[in-house]
Amino acid sequence: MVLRNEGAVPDRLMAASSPMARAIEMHHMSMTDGIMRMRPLPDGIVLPTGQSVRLEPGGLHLMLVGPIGGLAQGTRVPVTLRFERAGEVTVELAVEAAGSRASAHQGH
Ligand SMILES: [Cu+2]
Repeated sequence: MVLRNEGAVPDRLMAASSPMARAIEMHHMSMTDGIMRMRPLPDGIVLPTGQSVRLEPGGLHLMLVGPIGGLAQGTRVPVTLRFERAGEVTVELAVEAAGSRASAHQGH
């Protein structure tokens, strides 16, 4: 998913939720000394003006904790994103096969 702030001031993704997961956490993965590390982002994801921020496996991502009902390939998952300034925006994300992206993120 790509988040783009076309407003005149910076914004921030503060939280996300879905009826299909107990919780959604914001994480960042990075490679440090050859080890993949994942850290939570308690302050959310900053969205500078006029820039795009990409959420993807192996980098910044939203992680669904406690998926509800099983997330079969092809399922559409409604996710409500809560921004500091833009308010709530609901998007639909499609479930893809595990490892279908080059940078697939092991362990979840
Ligand atoms: Cu994660």
